[in-house]
Amino acid sequence: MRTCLICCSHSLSVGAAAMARGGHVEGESIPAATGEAEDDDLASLPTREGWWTTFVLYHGCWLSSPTATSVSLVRAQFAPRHDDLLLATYPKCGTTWLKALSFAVANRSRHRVAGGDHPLLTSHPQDLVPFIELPYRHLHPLAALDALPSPRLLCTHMPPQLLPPRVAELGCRIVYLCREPKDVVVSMWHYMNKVGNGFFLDLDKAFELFVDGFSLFGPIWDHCLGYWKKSMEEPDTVLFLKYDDMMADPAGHVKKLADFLRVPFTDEEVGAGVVEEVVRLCSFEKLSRLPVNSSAVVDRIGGRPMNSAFFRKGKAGDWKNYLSEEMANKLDAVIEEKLKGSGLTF
Ligand code: PAP
Repeated sequence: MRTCLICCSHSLSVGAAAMARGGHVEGESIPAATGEAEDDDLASLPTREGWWTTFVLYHGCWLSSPTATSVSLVRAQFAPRHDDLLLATYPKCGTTWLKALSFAVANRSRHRVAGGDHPLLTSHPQDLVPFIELPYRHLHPLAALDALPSPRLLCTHMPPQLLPPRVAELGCRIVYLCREPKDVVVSMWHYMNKVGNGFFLDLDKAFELFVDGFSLFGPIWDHCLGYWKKSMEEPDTVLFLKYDDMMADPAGHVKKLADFLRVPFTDEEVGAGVVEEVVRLCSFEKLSRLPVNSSAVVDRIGGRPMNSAFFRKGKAGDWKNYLSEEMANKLDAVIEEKLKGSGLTF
């Protein structure tokens, strides 16, 4: 039996965690979208093999079959609220970091950033900001999200065309974080082989699939471009961030994030060094060494020792240690071609 590479690795908010319990493996038969889900005929979608399971092309986005079923249900049933704040990422672009930063910034009046009892000291960042589409919503009810108080801090890997239409209608604000694609493919390759529980792909093969636009929630360029265009059209609604820029100036980005979340830092807070405290608390060095993130086993779904899998190196440019010059040039050329004329560059 193979571990489900997505649902075992993502989780619910603390309050909703109880609803997430229960086992599921990717190999289980996946119910087709029922009458409860959106009226998409998932069974007739184009399919492709290469990753740990069959992927389907759903509204231009490659998803594993169960993820497509879950996304379809979310599109039909998830009820956005006007004050929802969505964190959107392509997988492996720094989701864990963005969740930690956003949680710390948004909740700092309730949880003192430098306090010894801050939730980030004892909970994995992935557990503090729930994904909308994960765990699979045909197996774990959306009621868990309905039960959260407003304003909700939620996360998604869905590209903009898959978001429930009400998100745009209500003008929900979105923080999008992207990353240099060469680092993404390396991070993804490590992650999938680490948590795949038997599934293993050579880097060469994973790279070829990725560069061909065939990756989970891919193609990556469509994902980034979709949010990039939205951020150009509606800068007050979509804040577009890059991992490498955040690495270069974390404090500047924490302030930007606070402004966008409409909880700007006061002069007193800036003077007292609260911005730097957020940066320190959410740094790779700090979070990755905490017992909850380095060795804890959280019984998300089926109970997997997954917490440390979200902390590998946390660096910009690690691709240089894995990709040949030829591979790097190939991916660069594809990205340049796909992003041509958009103004977005890596
Ligand atoms: P997800 O999209 O699958 O939910 P995500 O957090 O984006 O997970 O992926 C983990 C990556 O973020 C890892 O990158 P790496 O493989 O290149 O090392 C991980 O190390 C990095 N990461 C996790 N936490 C932090 C952090 N606090 N600061 C910087 N990078 C981080």
